[in-house]
Amino acid sequence: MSTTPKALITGITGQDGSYLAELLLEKGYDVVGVARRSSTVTFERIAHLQEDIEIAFGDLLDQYSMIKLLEDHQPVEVYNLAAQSFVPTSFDQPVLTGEITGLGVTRVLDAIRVVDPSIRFYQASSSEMFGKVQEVPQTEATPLYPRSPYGVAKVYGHWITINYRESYGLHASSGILFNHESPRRGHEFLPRKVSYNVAKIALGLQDELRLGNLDARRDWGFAGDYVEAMWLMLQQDEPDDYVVSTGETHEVRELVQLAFEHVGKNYEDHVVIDEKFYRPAEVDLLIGDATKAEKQLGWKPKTSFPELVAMMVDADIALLKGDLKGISH
Ligand code: NAP
Ligand code: F7E
Repeated sequence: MSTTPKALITGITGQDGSYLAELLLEKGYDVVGVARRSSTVTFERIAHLQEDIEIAFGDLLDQYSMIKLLEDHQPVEVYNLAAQSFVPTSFDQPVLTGEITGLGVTRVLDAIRVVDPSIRFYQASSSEMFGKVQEVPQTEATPLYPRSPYGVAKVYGHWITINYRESYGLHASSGILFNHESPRRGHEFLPRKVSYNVAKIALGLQDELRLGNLDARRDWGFAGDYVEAMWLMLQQDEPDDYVVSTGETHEVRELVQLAFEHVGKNYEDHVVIDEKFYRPAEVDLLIGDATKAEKQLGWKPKTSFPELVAMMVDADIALLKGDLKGISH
């Protein structure tokens, strides 16, 4: 029998799935990535890994598919990264978001309970759970006050993970990750929307960038750094919950300004405020305190905020020039 550890990642086609798969391959794992059936190919972020990982089909909406995945592949670790993760969509499709991002977690946990309770489990919890923040900075002990259907669904996922840990003794951990970005980020999220459009403006392909609330503050890190914390959580003797963040907060405006400055431009000449991008309820301020992750996991972020913004703008310039497929960072 093979002694190579096997990990199963839901959400393999997403930003974090691709970075986590790379990390686990480097560490010698066999990696099974769960994708959902689609009429178009959604493997852009993992195209470079397709020879090295196994793709299996399943859906967080379908309980039996979760059970079958575990029976067929017998992983020792499961990383639940799948979610409807875009906050504005959660206001438009609150029930679907609850089904996937909330109840979907129970479907995975229950499959583990039934098939093999020794499987270690990682849940992708989110700083959106802090919402209207009750404490600054936010720690594992800060009370939760979500401000969107996405945030509410993540609170459910977070607590059901704790509940399965306490009820059934599962090695189930939650990473409360603050915003993390990369050149592989979806184009609808603020930092990627900015980097891609700044790149277009720098190349003379357009002149205007329409954005919403520039006053919100976020704690932004690099996704490549954050997946390391996920893996570290599952290597601990005991399961637990950890905040993963940089400990710095920046206004949306600052990120926009920095991205434009990187290409020698003034954001005020190009940005137009559009009410369409405002949300029914906003999360005004996020800043995490990752002391526990540093002390217990030995984890620290490596990429600074200016490095992250420059990396994303440069990658989008290269992508638009056709030098890069957007996947090598
Ligand atoms: P992402 O790029 O939006 O990826 C989400 C993944 O979930 C995609 O692979 C998507 O598949 C999959 N998915 C959606 N619905 C599904 C379903 N019903 N069944 C199976 N798979 C489904 O998200 P990300 O940025 O990589 O984030 C990873 C996880 O961390 C998510 O749970 C997110 O909520 C959470 N999180 C993210 C951040 C952040 O700043 N990035 C911070 C905190 C927490 P398709 O490709 O088919 O759509
Ligand atoms: O917005 C403001 C917007 O969509 C950041 C997800 O990964 O992180 C992410 O959630 C801020 C908000 O991310 C635009 O109002 C202004 O204040 O990049 P975002 P998010 O909502 O913070 C958490 C941790 C997650 O877990 C989520 O899955 O930027 N903003 N103008 C805008 N945002 C967008 N998207 N588009 C704009 O035009």
